[in-house]
Amino acid sequence: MTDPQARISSARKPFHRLLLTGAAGNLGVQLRGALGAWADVVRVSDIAPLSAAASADLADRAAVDALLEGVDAIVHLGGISIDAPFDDLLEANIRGVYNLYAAAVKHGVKRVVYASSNHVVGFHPVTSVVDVDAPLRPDSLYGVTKCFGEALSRYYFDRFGIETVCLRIGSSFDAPKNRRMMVTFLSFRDFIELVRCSLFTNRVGHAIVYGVSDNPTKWVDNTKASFLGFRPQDSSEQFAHLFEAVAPNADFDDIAQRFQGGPFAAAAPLERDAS
Ligand code: NAI
Ligand code: 15L
Repeated sequence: MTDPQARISSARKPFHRLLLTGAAGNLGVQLRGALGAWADVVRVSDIAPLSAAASADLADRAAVDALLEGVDAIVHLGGISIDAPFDDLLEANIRGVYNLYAAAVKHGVKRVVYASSNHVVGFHPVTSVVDVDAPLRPDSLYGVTKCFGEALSRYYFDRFGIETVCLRIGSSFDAPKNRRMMVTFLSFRDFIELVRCSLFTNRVGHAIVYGVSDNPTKWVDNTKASFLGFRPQDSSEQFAHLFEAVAPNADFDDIAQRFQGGPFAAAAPLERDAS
């Protein structure tokens, strides 16, 4: 199979062929350059138009199967990244991740880096600190689909030996957009480093790690994932001036303030699901 966006160089790199799903998205765009330094060939894919990328709907089993041909490892960012009607989440995030692992077995893929989310534990209160063994408390149907991905990847490790690092990403944008993201912020540089650690650490088995920068306040504890060697370099502190003028919200009944998932925890059922 030809790789439309293949980056090929004469010097052999640590990976021969890496697959990046969700390559047209916010984080995919950030990661593409870095992956090129680590693999002879980077196969990029998305359902959205992306110049010269392999266009594939993750819900299409045959398309996903073709995408994995000859791949050593996968960085799986593709899918719906916010809360959405169940039928949409079912296709992109549940059927999609199943298709990926089913094809991974067939094609002998060794490792997956899976973009999970802080929303698998979003109903833990902001007064607690959760570690990687904390009970799942998803705050939305979106969060539930990420729990499915984590459980599925656990099964595929125990049954078939495919290693996965589940990245419980906080809020990865160029800057925090609100006060909550001062706590959940993950800089793009730290995100790329987290993916690098997840791809290059020897023997990860099935691992879970929180994706947050070295922010002044933390709701998560990565001590049990320290074997990955992830040491964030950035902090949301540099953005503190953006929110200083805003007084704390004193409404203790406000769900979006009480729980780590913020607005996801407070969202009303989406229109199509409510009927
Ligand atoms: P994004 O929404 O910008 O990118 C997701 C990409 O997946 C999009 O380009 C979209 O076209 C593609 N996609 C959606 N449905 C698809 C389908 N059926 N088949 C193929 N491709 C499909 O999201 P972003 O910010 O880049 O996040 C990447 C991943 O990380 C997502 O899985 C998201 O859930 C996860 N994540 C991101 C966080 C963040 O703060 N950026 C926080 C927590 C998790
Ligand atoms: C996520 O899981 C979303 O993909 C992202 O868009 C943000 O909303 C982030 O969580 C967050 O919690 O801020």
